[in-house]
Amino acid sequence: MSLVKKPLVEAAFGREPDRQPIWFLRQAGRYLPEYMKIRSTVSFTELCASPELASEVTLQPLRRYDVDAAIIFSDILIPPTAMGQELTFGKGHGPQLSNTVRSADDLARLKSPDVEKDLGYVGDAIQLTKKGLSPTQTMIGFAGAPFTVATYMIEGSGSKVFTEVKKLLYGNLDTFKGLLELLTGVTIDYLSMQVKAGADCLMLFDTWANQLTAFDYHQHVLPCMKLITDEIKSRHPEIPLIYYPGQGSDLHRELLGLNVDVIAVDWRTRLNEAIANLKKLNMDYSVQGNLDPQALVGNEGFVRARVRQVMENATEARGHIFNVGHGLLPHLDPESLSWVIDEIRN
Ligand code: 1CP
Repeated sequence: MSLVKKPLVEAAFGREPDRQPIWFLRQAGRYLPEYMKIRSTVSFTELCASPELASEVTLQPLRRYDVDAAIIFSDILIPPTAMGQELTFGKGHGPQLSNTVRSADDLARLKSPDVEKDLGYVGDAIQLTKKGLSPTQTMIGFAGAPFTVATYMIEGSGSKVFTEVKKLLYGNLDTFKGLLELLTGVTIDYLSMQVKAGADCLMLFDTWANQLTAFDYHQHVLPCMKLITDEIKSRHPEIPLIYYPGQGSDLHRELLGLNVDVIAVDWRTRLNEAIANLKKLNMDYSVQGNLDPQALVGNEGFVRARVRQVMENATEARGHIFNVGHGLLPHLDPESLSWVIDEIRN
């Protein structure tokens, strides 16, 4: 165990970091010309499946920016590919999964993956990436939370209204619960495999949690999240966990008992209010966020002012990891991230 302290890990656990930890959701990706260059030669799934290429694009933003973390380049929809669904990206479309899960028979046809064997390439990419990090930088592994992954497995693509998800939840609860249960086990094994490969921190993305009523979230999703976080914490107590409940500030009151260290806060919410609210609910979490990624289309003065606003709103946090409140978008000017980092560091 290294004695060098990682600022991100310190802030996540509510200890005093040596400097403000910063990273960006989707910091590897289409806004970087060097990513586009590699992406023009391979498909997205090929990129994820190649440890060398995935590691290379993971490290690209770290060569440009003085950030405190790398997040392994992959996608929350990679595990379903090891369960019998095929992942494709049509031109101009988001992700699409074949063999949608809409009945008990569909569920029965899914495979329980052997994550070491079927998804070991993600671990290999983590191992390679770690060699390119300094000791103070954090290697973040991640998975989609079961409900959010399930939405794609059921709908077969992204959705605005989640009709098929609601049909299953309200019309075939056993199958809905069976799918979440299967994904809960897969998520535990998958995250644990990433820690064994060298992840120093884990993030769970629950982007679409906000599409559920608070009641259904509490009844069906929270128990899975508790199982995952309790199990990961008992296996790997030294690894901080970050949970992103999408545009989920309304859900914060449902999170009591969740065994995580950090709540990632969406950009729509005032960070100081989210912090005060969590405290009022007796939830002792650090926070991550929450600059609007679209604020980066503004000029330098504007971007710097918005960064200061986030930093001021975070002063009462137990620990704060600076980030955007949702992923960086393809049209952003890479230079705008330098202003963000310079504003915080200087
Ligand atoms: O053409 C391309 O190059 C594909 C664009 C792309 C990228 C760069 C996709 C497709 N995924 C990714 C990488 C990715 N996805 C990472 C990599 C690490 C990093 O941050 O640098 C991560 C953490 C994700 C996670 C992810 N994928 C989420 C959760 C976070 C969020 O954005 O809310 C979700 C919902 C997905 C599904 C997905 N994959 C890709 C897209 C365009 C989407 C969203 C589709 C939709 O709107 O439903």
